[in-house]
Amino acid sequence: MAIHTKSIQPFEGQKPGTSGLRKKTRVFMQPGFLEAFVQSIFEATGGAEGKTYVLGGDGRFFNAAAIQTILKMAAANGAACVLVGQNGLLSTPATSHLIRLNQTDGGFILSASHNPGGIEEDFGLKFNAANGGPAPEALTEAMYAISQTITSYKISDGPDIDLSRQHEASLDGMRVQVIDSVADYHALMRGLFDFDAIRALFAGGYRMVFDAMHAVTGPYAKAIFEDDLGAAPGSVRNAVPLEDFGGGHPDPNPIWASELMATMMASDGPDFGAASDGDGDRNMITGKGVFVSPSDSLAVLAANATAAPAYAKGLAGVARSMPTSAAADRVAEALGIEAFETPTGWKFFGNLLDAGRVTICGEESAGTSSDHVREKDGLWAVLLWLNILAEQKKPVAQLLAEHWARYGRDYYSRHDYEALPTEKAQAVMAGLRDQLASLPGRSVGGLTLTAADEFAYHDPIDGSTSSGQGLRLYFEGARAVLRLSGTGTQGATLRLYLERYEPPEGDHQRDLQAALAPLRDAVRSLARIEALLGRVEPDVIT
Ligand code: G16
Repeated sequence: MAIHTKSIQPFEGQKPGTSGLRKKTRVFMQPGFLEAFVQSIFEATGGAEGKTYVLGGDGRFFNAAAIQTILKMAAANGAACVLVGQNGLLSTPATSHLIRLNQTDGGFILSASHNPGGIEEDFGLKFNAANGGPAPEALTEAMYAISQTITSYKISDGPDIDLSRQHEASLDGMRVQVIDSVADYHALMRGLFDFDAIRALFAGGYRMVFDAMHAVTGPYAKAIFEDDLGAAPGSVRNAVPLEDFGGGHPDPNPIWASELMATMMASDGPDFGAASDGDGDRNMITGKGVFVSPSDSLAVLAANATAAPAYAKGLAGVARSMPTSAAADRVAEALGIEAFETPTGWKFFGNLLDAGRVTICGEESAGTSSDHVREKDGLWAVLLWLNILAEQKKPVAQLLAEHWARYGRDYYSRHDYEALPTEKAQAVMAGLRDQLASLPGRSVGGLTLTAADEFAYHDPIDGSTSSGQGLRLYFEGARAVLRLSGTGTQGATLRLYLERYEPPEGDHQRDLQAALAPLRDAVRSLARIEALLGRVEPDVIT
């Protein structure tokens, strides 16, 4: 075996977005593209010499080949050891846990999350730091800067490692441990929740469906829900991870998990339904006849978390991303704990979690988690829901209705305009940005604006500032946010987040889109959506 230093030209566009580097798979497959980015990661983190890493992915097309390349590069760069998930599979939260459990120097996660997989679809790579969390902005900037001037990378010409079985191997002096993808994560979950109470729930005939969407959570969900907790065989659907996710879009929302929604809305539907995404960090929660929005899910989990042994002593605080609804803030206020509003991107929760200021975090984009890892965690959210339902013995719809009756309801929806020409999307943002100062006091479609700004986050722990994080329009009893997605791989995606508060005594059972229609129309007109984009209707409404 020998180590080679290969010359390379820098590639354009290796700037990580909201969550690592995401590109079309064919872009990642260009000779040297993956290698240039991985070498940039090693260099931005002070080199790989003597270091230990975790490595795995969601099993999408190119996962297996990319793992072999990263192993050979880690060996050539002097790493001491890499822990790889069997068959190259590791969910994002399991990777975060393994980094922390084994006190490694970081981990590589191969995934484009909820984006489809396949040679014509998407691929991605993100690096998580030693705390188990996504690389902070300063580090992703450093990776990008290096990627722009990189001239070579190092790689071993050793053989591929057999990932199909758990064993230990050696590659140019580097240890490679192929480990069980599920066991350590499963043990972590067992320590957080009251598994006996959940077992008793299923033993009493409680019916659950979990849609793994042919993505990474299948093996985890089978082991935890069916084999350990006793959910009926077949409760976990689409449990085998496939390179193309069965041709589906592994995004757990009512649009892409429509089969699960149909099951849950049927008159003889199960009691509880859930789904997770490509890499297992997102979740969707439903009950018989009811969908729980991610913002509401965060609030309900925060309000009832003490049902689980891990949170029995109460929460230190709650954090949500800025576009997420204020439902969790109301719970925090009632509990007398701190509430934080951070920019979109899980990396912004890391400092708050590390400092012990918050216990539970969540986002409108279907991510929720706690301080047990430094990533969002789909199965954790499902288990906390089950633990709460096992304690309260109520249908999901009743739990939700009681929550709204106590705190009020934040009607909430996100409208996405996808694959836009970048200049057009930027024109919408620029046009609205120019108006911000003149908006307070103005009335549009019967709604009065009380404030408007562009969100800038001042991290209370490290003092850093992240500006340009979305335009916020506050109306009396309502809010709209506009921002451009940082995870798309084609053109630009404009996200319009709509939120309207209905107090405890109000009507909480209105049609969601009808309740938000006046706000939607006001924002479309203010942002000149039709004039600038040439259309009014979004591509996806969640
Ligand atoms: C990532 C981030 C999340 C973010 C989401 C959507 O999730 O980790 O924090 O909310 O993208 O981001 P954007 O609105 O910029 O597209 P994931 O599950 O895709 O890794």
